[in-house]
Amino acid sequence: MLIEKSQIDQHNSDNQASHQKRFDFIKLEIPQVEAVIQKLIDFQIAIPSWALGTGGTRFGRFSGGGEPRNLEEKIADIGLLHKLNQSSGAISLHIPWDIPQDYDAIKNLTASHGLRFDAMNSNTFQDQKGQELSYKFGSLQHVNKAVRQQAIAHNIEVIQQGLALGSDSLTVWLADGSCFPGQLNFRKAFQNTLESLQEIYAALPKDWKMFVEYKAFEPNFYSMTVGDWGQSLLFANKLGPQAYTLVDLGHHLPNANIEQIVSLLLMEGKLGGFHFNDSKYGDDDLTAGSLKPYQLFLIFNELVEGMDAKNMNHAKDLGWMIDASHNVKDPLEDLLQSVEAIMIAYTQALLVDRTALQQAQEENDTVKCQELLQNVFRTDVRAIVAEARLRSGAALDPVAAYRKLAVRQELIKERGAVTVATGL
Ligand code: AOS
Ligand code: ZN
Ligand code: ZN
Ligand code: ZN
Repeated sequence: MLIEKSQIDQHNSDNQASHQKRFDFIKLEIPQVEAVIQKLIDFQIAIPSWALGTGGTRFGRFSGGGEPRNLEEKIADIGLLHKLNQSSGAISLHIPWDIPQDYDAIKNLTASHGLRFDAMNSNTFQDQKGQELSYKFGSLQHVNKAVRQQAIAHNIEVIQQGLALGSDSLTVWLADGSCFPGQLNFRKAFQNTLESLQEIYAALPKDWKMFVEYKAFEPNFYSMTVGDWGQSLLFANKLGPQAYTLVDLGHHLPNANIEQIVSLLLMEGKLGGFHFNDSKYGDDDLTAGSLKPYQLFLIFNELVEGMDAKNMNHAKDLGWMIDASHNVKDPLEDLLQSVEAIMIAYTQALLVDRTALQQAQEENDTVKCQELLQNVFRTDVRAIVAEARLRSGAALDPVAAYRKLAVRQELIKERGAVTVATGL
């Protein structure tokens, strides 16, 4: 299924009058609204190939219909999202789940949807069919050098795949760790992992970045070898200037101050990118902003402040990606909601009066500091985000348009009611 421009235009003209009223109102309050809109138009969030199907838990998975059955259909799904919001202009692949048959065909298809390839993801947390050695006790950390070599070779292979497609970064997320005290020598596990990462780093093209993602728990529950931003930063620093830390919002211990982590990683020039999602308990991988929108705003507040302090390009200098799983929602609707929540938080962060905040901080005026942040957070900026969409040719209300156009029903017609997409 393809969404035609005329269908988007029809949706927009149906909704134009009520949008215009709301936009005219908010625009009066915000003198810099035009600059903000341009930043929103430029800002793109990559969609992971594994988030297009129904997720699940170890207790079960309740598949929806019309899920993408192959890489081509995953690209088509992201094409639909991008048509609706013009903010999801990139796809992040997971190897070996997404190995292309024909590279040129995949590149052309992706370009035809206006998409580019974001970070490539390697997978050494599962054993694949026909794989010689098992990752049951880790991959890059493994006590057996042959297992480490196998995992290194896989990562290098993923770089090659990415090169063939035109990606420029590799995300390494390791399930490595231990389940019980005494199982691992922490120092040896770290050293093995470092040496393995160094071999992968050596194979990285000069204009590529390597993202080292950390996670506090799961699937190992006693120790994770890249368990927090300290460990990730140690690796990134030892590896060199092309290595960065990747922050996945769901990978922290409860109540971690993620915005502070972000601020300091940016200060060190070592923040590489993001996996957005939300959670209440752990790595819940729920819709971004669905539980803690204020936290999402505070994170963006640090991102904007820290990136501006370094003259960084918001749209280009960090990797922005969603990492989510959908157990009960239509994955495409859920992704539209996540992108919207991210855009809202970003808009609000752009509206913070930095000069006033700095002054209030210097004067230790805690009340004023809080007022400045919360006034912005409590401002309804949705019409600004919608205006940015309108100007970039997307739908004023992507979820409403998705439903009106009966996208899921069309996909079920095309692909069938019983489909299982690869992914988590
Ligand atoms: C795992 O918890 C991490 O969030 C990974 O970034 C990602 O979800 C995984 O690579 C997908 O398979
Ligand atoms: Zn992640
Ligand atoms: Zn996550
Ligand atoms: Zn995760």
